[in-house]
Amino acid sequence: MSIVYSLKKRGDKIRNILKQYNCDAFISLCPTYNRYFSGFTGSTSALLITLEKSYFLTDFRYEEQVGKEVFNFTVVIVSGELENKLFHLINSLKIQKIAIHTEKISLQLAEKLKENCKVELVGINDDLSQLRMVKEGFEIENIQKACKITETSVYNCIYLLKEGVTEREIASRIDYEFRLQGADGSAFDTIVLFGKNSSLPHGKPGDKKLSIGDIVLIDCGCIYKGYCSDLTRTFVYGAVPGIWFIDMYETVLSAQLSALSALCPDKYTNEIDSIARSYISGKGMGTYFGHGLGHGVGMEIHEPPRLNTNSTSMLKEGFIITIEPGIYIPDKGGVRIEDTVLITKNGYERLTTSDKDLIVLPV
Ligand SMILES: [Mn+2]
Repeated sequence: MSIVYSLKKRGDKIRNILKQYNCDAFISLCPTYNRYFSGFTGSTSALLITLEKSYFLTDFRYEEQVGKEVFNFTVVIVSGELENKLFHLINSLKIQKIAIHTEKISLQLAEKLKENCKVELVGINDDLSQLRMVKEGFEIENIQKACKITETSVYNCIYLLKEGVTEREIASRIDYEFRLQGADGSAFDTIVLFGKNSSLPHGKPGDKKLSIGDIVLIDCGCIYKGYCSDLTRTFVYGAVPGIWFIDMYETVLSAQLSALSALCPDKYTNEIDSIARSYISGKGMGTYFGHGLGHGVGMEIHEPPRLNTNSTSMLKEGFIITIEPGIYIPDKGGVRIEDTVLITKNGYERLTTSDKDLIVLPV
């Protein structure tokens, strides 16, 4: 029952935001926000939350599912266009000012709303992000479980890393393992890169075969009950490719550990980024760390807050973020080490807990 209670509280919170902006209603057709507020796990729905009532619109395909998932809403099963029914409701309730997430409503829908309903639209993106950034107990549990599944899956596949196996095969095995371990699926396309390919921060697994002395970079995560996890580990197969690699690995690991140790509420995200970045720069490899240090993780794999040189969010207890510095030397190879962590009252807790010392995988 605690999730139903949570959903009710979220309804109260969105109404407080509506009052702050003098809005009559919030509307959303975004599956993620619709799940966040209603509990509905399907793909097609519309929410209309007014100061007094909450309406949930979907079509016949989801009628039975809605009965099991959606409780605090007046459910409307629409035959025909969902949008038309939504316009009709907005007009009949005499709604004039509507709050939206501007990235989640198309320009086409926004124009139709103005034309058909003569309403004013107000973006409340930051307020919605604020709500979602602080994770509730059941959300933390789901992300923790997603992290567990991810680590079990990766480590169950490690024995498959043998000479001649391809990146594609290992990536498929990890995805398969996610489902076997109870996940809904992958949170993003699993990255498995061998050798020089590891210098591509978001490379795609292909037909490259594993050879002795190759770097093995694995970045993956799964979705469990609608919540994501994110993990990166870098191994070597059979032998270390050279002293340069050990330098690179130690630098990334030290940068990651120093950024982690600084995590606690009230720190700014750019401060944390600069701890890792200046460490890597101090070792002369700053130009090879071209991406941000991390990002929020929740119902989406990348969500606020961002951790980079320009981000100025303040960390709070209950945030779940990644810390993932990397060094990528073109045509040579790369290292990234990433954990998903929870910001706690006095510091942080790692939700991905597997070892980070350099592992030379047995031939
Ligand atoms: Mn990540």
